[in-house]
Amino acid sequence: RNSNEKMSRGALIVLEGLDKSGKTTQIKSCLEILRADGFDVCQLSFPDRTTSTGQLISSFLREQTMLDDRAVHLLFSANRWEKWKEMNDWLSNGTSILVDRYAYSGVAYTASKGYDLDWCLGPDKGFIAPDLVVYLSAPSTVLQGRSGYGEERYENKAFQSRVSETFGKLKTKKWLTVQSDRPIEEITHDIITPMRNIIRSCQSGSLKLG
Ligand code: T5A
Ligand code: NA
Repeated sequence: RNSNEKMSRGALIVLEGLDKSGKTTQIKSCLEILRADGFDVCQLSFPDRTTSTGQLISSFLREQTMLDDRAVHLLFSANRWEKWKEMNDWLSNGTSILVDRYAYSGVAYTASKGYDLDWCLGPDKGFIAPDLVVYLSAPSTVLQGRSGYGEERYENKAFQSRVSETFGKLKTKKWLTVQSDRPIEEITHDIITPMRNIIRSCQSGSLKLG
């Protein structure tokens, strides 16, 4: 194939943020809007708790199992690699994906326990690069008040503040930081246009699959 030939493909859009920052809520409303627009979009979330690695992770998060921090880090990464082929096929076939957490969470949570950032980045090297990362930013004191907070490991203010700092080190040119201690509809309003734009760019073939 001629290397100058434009390839239409789906866009990979990632939502990141602290626990209870509203990622799932925004993905649900954005998915509805984008589908009503006529875009071909699907959704994924990490960890995917349905697979065998996901069940180990879920049990660890619910504090039912103890696992070595590094072993858990590798499990989270393996849980993403399990989805690599499916994601690659969707994107190549023109389907865009909205993803709830990605390798940024993997790195931010483990590095915040004191592990070396480069070591944390290692297992996800070569994974598909997102076209857009929407980072939902809110003070951990606000998120603490949201329903369900504190039910799983990591959901405490001191650790979440460290995670927030570590996320700050991972920002790339593709990041869009959105204040998320605001009404749900306002956040959706701010992120839907960048999402539409990136999907259109990928469809027109002006962006290569990373
Ligand atoms: N993790 C994850 C790692 O350590 N390594 C990794 O590689 C990965 C992928 C589980 C944990 O695993 C860690 C990070 C996490 O600690 P998870 O299963 O994705 O990750 O769990 P959470 O991300 O914590 O999911 P949550 O359900 O906690 O948060 P969401 O999806 O961000 O929030 P959402 O949309 O469910 O909303 C939470 C609550 O707030 C309300 C909602 O109605 C809901 O009640 N809400 C708002 N309230 C007021 N204003 C708004 N704007 C609101 N938006 C939502
Ligand atoms: Na959580």
